[in-house]
Amino acid sequence: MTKRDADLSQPLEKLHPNETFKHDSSHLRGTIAEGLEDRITAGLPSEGDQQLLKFHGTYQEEDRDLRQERRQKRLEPAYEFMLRLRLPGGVCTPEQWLQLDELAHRYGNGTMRLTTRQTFQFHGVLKWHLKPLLQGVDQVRLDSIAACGDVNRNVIANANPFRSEVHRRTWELAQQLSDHLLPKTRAYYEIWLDDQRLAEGPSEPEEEPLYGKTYLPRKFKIALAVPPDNDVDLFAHDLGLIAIEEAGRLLGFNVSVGGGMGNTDGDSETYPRLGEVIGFCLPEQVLKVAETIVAIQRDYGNRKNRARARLKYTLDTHGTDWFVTELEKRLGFRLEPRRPFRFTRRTDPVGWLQGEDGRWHYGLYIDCGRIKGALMEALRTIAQEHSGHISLTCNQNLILTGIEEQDRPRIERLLGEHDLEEQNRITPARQASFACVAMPTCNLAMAEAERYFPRFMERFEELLASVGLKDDEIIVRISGCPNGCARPYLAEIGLTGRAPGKYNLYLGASRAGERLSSLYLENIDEGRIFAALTPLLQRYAGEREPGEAFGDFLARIGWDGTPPAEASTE
Ligand code: SRM
Ligand code: SF4
Repeated sequence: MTKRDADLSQPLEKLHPNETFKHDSSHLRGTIAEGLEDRITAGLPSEGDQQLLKFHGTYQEEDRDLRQERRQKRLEPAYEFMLRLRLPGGVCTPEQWLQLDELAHRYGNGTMRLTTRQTFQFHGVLKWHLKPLLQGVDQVRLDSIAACGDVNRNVIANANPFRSEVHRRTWELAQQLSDHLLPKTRAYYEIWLDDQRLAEGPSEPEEEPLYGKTYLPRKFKIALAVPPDNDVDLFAHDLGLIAIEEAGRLLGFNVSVGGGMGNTDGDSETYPRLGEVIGFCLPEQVLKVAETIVAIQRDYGNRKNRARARLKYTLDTHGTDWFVTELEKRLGFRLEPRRPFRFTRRTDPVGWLQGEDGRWHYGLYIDCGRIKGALMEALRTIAQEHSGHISLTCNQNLILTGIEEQDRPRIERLLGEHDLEEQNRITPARQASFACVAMPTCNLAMAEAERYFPRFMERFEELLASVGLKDDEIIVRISGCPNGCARPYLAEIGLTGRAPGKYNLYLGASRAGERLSSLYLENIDEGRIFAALTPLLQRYAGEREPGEAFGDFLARIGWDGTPPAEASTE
């Protein structure tokens, strides 16, 4: 038995059922191909296949707006699929953009969604369209391998690698990490791209050297950041790599481990946690360090309880000192002491910005990352003319990158013609804020998020204006459930859905993303949210120090997350 199978010395039936699905899947094949052919249902009939599908980047969902009606008519749920692409470092070409736009219309719901981890999602894809969609994605050299599932996911890095040499090298490392940690199975190519299986039969088992038959206990996420920008929310990740540079030269990376947002309301065994910096490594050591951390999580992560299976719990169960000792033992070298660094920003610059090499970049705010309608048409026209790249940000925005001086007037004209500059004329608070997808597609949503965001922000902006904070950047993030896909526990004001129209209110994360927020009020409606925010913002407007952010102000005044008595009464 290899080390990676150690936890499977326990009978599989004592572990979470997903462990059996993975183990018996013939390296992520299961019976997905057969399920796709089944014309009786619009879903995948096997629960195991639904789980395995995630490793291929797709989720079975349903249109939840139709749930009630279909139940009454005794129809099966309106099954549809979400497809998430793997796009390490978040950069695509205009050619890829145009193809994805076309595919979204042909096979999806006619929209594209930029995610909080710098990639594209398609929604509303019917089962019969998954395969042609993935083949269309493949035509422009993109894929969705390991975009979801119990593996290393899309590796993210600061938006726009073309800003400086250190950004470019960090982005390249994101690509290398993503490739290095990809599952080796050919299942994706066989199922979606009609590839033939290379090694047939039990006598020639396909090797999965890092992941083994049961892959990881849970998802694993990596982010890389170049200070002072923390637009990736580095401390929300299982593994964070903080670039350390000197005079424009990349020296190496501080290594942070054990970040994660997900938790379950009322279950104190689950919690958001910040990553901890455990040392420094050289650029050429990064792949080895990352692979070894993944391997430790593979061997020690909890395979019984998925709610406690992320690396953050492995660290808290065994201790960080144990983790570092185990890591260095496996590496055969010691990490160097952490180097000083400082994050100051998490938001994306909008408008024109010139890079080190003199080329121009244009940052465009996108409302909750949703590309649709007139915006989609406008971006299509620009992609037809643009010769640089399109960079996706972890705040769900985008940047047109690498525009030569002589091309700038042409792009400027197009931006003007399509009113896209107007799109950037928003308050700093709105620009800094976003929401997760939630209803109607997300299986786990308990309340609206993306669809609620415009209305919430309108009222929030009115409140800010009324207390003299119209031009202030305050980071608001709304998630439709406690899983925290919008990273609300790192927002200055975070909402997490509890029930339709009801949210938990979290306050007080730091501007730079190095301190979590605290739960302020539970299960409250919009009226109570604004009743709670108003006095706090009034006080902030009157008492803050120059340049002090709202979250940092709350921390300074010694606020410990306990609401005043009047805020907590109905
Ligand atoms: Fe997420 C599950 C959407 C970023 C924590 N997330 C989901 C699912 C797949 C729902 C499901 O399992 O059935 C959502 C799909 C809804 C839909 O219809 O699109 C979903 N997550 C998203 C996206 C699209 C939100 C967005 O508005 O952009 C983000 C896609 C990222 C990507 O491109 O890979 C997204 N999810 C995140 C983040 C933020 C991050 O990673 O920086 C988190 C918090 C960080 C973390 O992982 O701890 C996050 N998503 C979760 C969790 C809780 C995980 C946990 O450890 O407990 C779940 C639920 C689960 O895994 O069981 C989840
Ligand atoms: Fe769905 Fe919850 Fe994630 Fe929002 S936070 S996308 S509601 S799982």
